[in-house]
Amino acid sequence: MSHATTDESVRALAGALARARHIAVLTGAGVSAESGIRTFRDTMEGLWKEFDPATLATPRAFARDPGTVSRWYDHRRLGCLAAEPNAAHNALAELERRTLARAGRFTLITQNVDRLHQRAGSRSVVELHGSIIEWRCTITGRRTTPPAKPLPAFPPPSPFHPEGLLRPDVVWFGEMLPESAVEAADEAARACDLFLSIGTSSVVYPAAGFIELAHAHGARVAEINLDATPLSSRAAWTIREKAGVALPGIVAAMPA
Ligand code: BV8
Repeated sequence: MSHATTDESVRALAGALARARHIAVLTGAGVSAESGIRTFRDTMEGLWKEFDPATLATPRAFARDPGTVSRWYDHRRLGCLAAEPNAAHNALAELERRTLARAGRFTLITQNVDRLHQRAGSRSVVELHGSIIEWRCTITGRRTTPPAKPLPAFPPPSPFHPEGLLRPDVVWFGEMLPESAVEAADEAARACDLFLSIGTSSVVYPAAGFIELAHAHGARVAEINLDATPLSSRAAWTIREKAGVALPGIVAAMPA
């Protein structure tokens, strides 16, 4: 792992990005932090400070207390809808455009459920952990996109089945990830020659495993994250800078 200065890493990474055949990116909550969305491990305040996300984000919590869990998710859903994509999201959409324009491949794999990458114009988004913007019937699995206002009742009844409830269309701890998302992420991690890991603590699996998979298949890895992570050692470049600052800087440093 190089100990280059941030500027040297930014310039070197910009050059590598301009030449890469296939760029794969894994994003986490750190990419949405500058949009005002709490990262998963931020201490939660106010109404939710007595709850630990990892216990609320489980099927057991929902089965035991669907009202509280759906209230928490609706609170977060409204926060995501009120948020705007930040400079990190916009830089990643621009990087995708430039890569496709030179007939490169680009795959954006996200752990985030806020849909801000799509709102910033990213096209190739693989949602490993689903989306908080859509909810689904616990009986039929049918999806709906609730309007941008608080759900009318908690727990929300399903419009698709008399005994059903609506739950957020996210992947909870202990739940399988969508097979199509895992396949797309797996293929990209194996095929890419450059892998960016941005704004993630790299502790949740199988998501973090795609960083290791890319590295094992010979891709060069860059970690753009405020803190070190258990996978920092895989990175050829580590940039300890806010994603909303580092990414626009990297795109600006790319040869035209
Ligand atoms: C599964 C959606 C298989 C819901 C999420 C023991 C060992 C290993 C694994 C396990 C284990 N016990 C259990 C497991 C499996 C478990 C897991 O990995 N647990 C971990 C905690 C140990 N995984 C699962 O359960 C997965 N499913 O394995 O199923 C299975 C199933 C059935 C039967 C058999 C097998 C499902 C995991 C998905 C859970 N859902 N989200 C919701 O949103 O509520 S996870 C959620 O937390 C996120 O999606 C993300 O994936 C994860 C971690 O969050 P991050 O995105 O990394 O954010 P975090 O806050 O942690 O870090 C932010 C980083 O950004 C920080 O490092 C910070 O420094 C940096 N940062 C902050 N600001 C900025 C910044 N960087 C740059 N700029 C900034 N401005």
